[in-house]
Amino acid sequence: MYPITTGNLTTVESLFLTETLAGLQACPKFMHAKYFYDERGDYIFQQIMEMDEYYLTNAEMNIFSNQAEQIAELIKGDTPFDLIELGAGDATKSIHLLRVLGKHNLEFSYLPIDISAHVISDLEDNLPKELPELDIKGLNGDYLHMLQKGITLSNRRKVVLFMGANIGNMDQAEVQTFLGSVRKLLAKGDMLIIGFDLKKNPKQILAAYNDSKGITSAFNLNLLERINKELGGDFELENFEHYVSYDPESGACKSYLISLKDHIVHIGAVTIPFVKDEYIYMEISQKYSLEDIERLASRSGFQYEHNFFDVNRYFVDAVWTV
Ligand code: AVI
Repeated sequence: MYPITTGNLTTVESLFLTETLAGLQACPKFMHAKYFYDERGDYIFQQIMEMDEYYLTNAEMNIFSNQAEQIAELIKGDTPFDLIELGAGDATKSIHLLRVLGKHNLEFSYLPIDISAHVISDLEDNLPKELPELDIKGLNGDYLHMLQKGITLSNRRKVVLFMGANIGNMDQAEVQTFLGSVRKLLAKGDMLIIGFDLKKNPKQILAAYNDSKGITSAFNLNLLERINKELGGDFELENFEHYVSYDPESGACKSYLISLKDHIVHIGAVTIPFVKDEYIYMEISQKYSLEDIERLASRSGFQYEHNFFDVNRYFVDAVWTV
């Protein structure tokens, strides 16, 4: 998706501005986690995934590196298919599956979707070096628009991959709407493979989002820096502190930035007052029980097929069919 220029701001930038101002003028204040991922945000998130405390990446890697054969067995069927990955990133986990599918000479195309254009061009450049037989066509844009586009590219059956616990960054209402939309785009015989982080010891979850080196704090504060750079803001980062809560009952892990004093921030000509101890709600990373996941599948019109767990049962990749 290429940004269209309107006046001084591109449509992408003007949406960033509108949504940021709406969030900061709301009561209580909030921000959109999708804006974490500028170049520096991508870099910090890479560091998060390498942290000892952030168990999610290793857990899902454990599933894909050890059980790709079993996942492929469920996918393979008798007919050719398109494997569409939402938020493919660098495909370090899905490559295990792609390798196994290729080894079995299955007829399929890989359609990675990502919001970042450079992620897609890197995948199109690099994956064929490792998997020369792979038929790959990257789609750059948001999940649902590109899924819709990907689906119309052929009349083969579809297997959709949505990994990394990205679903956890949607609140309950968004999850239902999103899964409902995915379901509507799919047809009988299609499949969705979706990664959920499971409810577990609250201390372990808190440590993953409140690490000792302050990397997650830097990840959150980077959004203020991005607003300063791109939208003419004057946030002073030392006026805010990262705070994380986890509620074992609901499974909601939420991150906030807390204002440490009464002060005023400007974004262009707009004034945003903060009082001491006021919070900005930054992100939800929802954790699920197996019952929660099954309920979600049936409410959105999918049928449970199989659950793949990592060795510690921290994480599940659920296979649902239509
Ligand atoms: C991308 N997403 C699944 C991460 C998560 O675990 O919610 C984002 C993240 N935020 C802080 N640490 C990681």
